[in-house]
Amino acid sequence: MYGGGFIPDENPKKQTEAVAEDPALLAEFQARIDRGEKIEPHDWMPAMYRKQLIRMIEQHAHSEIIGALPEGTWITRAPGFRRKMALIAKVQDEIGHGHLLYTAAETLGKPREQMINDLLSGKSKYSNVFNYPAVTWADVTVIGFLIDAAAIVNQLANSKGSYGPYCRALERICAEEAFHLKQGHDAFVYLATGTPQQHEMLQAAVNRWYKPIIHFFGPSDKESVHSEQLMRWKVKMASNDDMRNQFLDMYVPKVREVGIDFPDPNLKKDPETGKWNFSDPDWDEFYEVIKGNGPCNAERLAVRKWAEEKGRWVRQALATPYTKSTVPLA
Ligand code: BYC
Repeated sequence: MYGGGFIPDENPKKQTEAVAEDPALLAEFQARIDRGEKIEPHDWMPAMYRKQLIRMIEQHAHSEIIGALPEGTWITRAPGFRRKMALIAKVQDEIGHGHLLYTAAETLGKPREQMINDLLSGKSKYSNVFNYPAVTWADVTVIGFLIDAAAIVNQLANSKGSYGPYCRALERICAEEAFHLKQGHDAFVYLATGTPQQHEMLQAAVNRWYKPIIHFFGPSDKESVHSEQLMRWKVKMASNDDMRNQFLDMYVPKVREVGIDFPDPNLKKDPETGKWNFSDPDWDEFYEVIKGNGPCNAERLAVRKWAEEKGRWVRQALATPYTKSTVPLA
């Protein structure tokens, strides 16, 4: 039995108010979540659970396909054949992740075309980090190591969540991301331990990416809008601050062991609490970037619009029912 159906173009807050849901169904739903059961597409679910999952999975799918762009521009310039092949494979994987995630979001009732339209119109968000340029090869290296590492922390947590199709997509994505991480780490260590110029180029890239990486996990738990409810529903399995802390725990040592550092004198772990402290990462910049005013937002969407227009004939050809050819075969 379907629960609250997908209502396009509605404010999620208005939708919860509009759909009065049976308290017994709501209680049974929460009990299933608390027992650790997976929710599947045809199960009853609160309208807001559906709406929130669509928002999150759709943003995640957009992040994968937009996320392929900064790295994609480096395929022709990657240093050497081995790095080129690895980058081509990685970019293909990221697009594949987008497809998996759009399919998972479609199980909740929102058509893929509408998701793409919402991306192109600027209505849907995607990850802040992909609105920054990959200026040098070292930026691609930082993306391949540290952005993928950050994504794995988030995705591993969420793959243990409550919505079956999203969790299954995340499990597969994590397996591939683990491989991306290895090639990212290899490229990172290579530059860090290379010539002084390579080391300097890598440090400069880490300096550029530090704040966007801190932003990647979302606003602090105090400022997060959706975390509380999403964690109750086990859509999110860790809070933004906990994921950020886990990332810093795992990756600050790996960065420092090769003589690179994050450009923040206040980045220190408090031995009492086990939490990392850091300087204010300028949350105003984060909100500007996710509103569409980052350094590359316009460029990223322009490329996607171009691809959408140029690829329309292929989609139309695929969607056209087969008719017997009138051209005689030789
Ligand atoms: N960027 O209430 P909050 C990859 C928004 S791609 C943009 O804490 P929530 C890769 C948030 O949407 C992997 N917006 O939100 C690909 C909300 O705004 P709305 C990308 C952000 O949902 C290619 C508002 O801020 N990963 O790895 O509880 C190459 C308040 O936030 C961001 C995912 O997409 C952000 N970083 O928690 C290489 C993971 N953070 O919607 C690599 C899936 C927050 O109310 N998403 N906002 O207008 C999630 O896990 C969660 O959505 C977040 C945020 C933890 C990101």
